[in-house]
Amino acid sequence: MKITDAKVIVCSPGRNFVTLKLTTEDGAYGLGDATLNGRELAVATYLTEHVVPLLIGRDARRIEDIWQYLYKGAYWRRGPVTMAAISAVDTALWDIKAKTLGVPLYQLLGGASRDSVLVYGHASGADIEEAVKAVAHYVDLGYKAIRAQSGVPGLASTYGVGRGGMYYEPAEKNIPPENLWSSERYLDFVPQLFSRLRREFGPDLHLLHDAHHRLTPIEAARLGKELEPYHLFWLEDPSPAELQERFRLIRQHTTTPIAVGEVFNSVYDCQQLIQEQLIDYIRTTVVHAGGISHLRKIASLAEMYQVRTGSHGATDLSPACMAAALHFDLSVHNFGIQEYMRHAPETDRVFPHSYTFDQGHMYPGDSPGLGVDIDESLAAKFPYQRAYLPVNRKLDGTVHDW
Ligand code: CS2
Ligand code: MG
Repeated sequence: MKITDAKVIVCSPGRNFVTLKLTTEDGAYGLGDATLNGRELAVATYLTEHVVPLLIGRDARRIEDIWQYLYKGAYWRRGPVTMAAISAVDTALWDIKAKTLGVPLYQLLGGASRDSVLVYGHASGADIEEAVKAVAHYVDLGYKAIRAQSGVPGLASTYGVGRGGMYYEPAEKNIPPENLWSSERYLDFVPQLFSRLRREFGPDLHLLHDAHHRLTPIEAARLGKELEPYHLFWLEDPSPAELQERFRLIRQHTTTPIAVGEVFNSVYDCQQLIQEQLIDYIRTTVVHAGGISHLRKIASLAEMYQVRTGSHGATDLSPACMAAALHFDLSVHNFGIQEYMRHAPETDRVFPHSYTFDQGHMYPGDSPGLGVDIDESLAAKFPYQRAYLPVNRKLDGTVHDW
């Protein structure tokens, strides 16, 4: 089953997406998400100029061989651009294989391990009372797990407070917006947010929070400790994780569950965090961590240490990634939770899909393959527009983690 065509589709329905479409000699085709927020054209060019020429003529059935060929054959390994490209090829090949066999992808991953996939949504507000209202709205929608973010008194902006609506798109057109940050003000504030949310919603609602890489380990330890009375489902990215051993200090001080990994692109980025049990959830996802094939390997390592999956699922990951993630989530034994930050209506129109949401859970659907498609003529009506994620600075102007 030879690959005869490989098309890189860049479009911007609601936000920029990069999609790889592989077609075989008998007309079967598969999709893979290759979107890297703020660096989309880097991946599109890597695919077009360096990967596509190597795919034409290859046997689409040889998923693992092609993965290793693209990983080891490049010599220059890992990194977000290379791995997003490999992820897209891998996902498209799994899509083709499942379509060709006439089964939903999860059947090829070992079948369903559960009846549905628990997801969490993003509630945010400019202040605590707005955040409470937003959480209440998500409860009304049936969510059983909700991430809560709020504006911080004294800061003009912070991470995770959306511009309204059901999704949060942080990238902005043209040059990167600059935000000002104060860890001190944030640390003084966040426990008040969750104290208020627990008073309002009681103990059963799963509450999550994303610190978005902004704290030092001891600051993160303080926050984890102060949030313990509120029993969060997880505290996400409390500190930058390039140096994985930093998390030892956090772990010494708090039992608040920790989730890390959305920016990781290989098992090597999280191997120490998992083996030293410094985290409770691994956030790696299909589009950024080597596709279905490599994500399964990360999950297998995590399973040995009772670390559960909690894959990233933000608006800047396309429905092609969301669909693949749901098939993976339905099957993987050590599943924890799936992020589901909804897409803009125009995104859903360009990427028709079979996954559904109901009462806080999702279902990938049983159509063959991933259950997602791309309307290329409609996609062409939404041309790419350069956009950047914000840059963060401390109040004194020092560049900080965004
Ligand atoms: C966030 C992301 O969803 C999350 O947990 O960390 O929204 C992240 O900010 C974006 O994916 C960056 O593009
Ligand atoms: Mg995050």
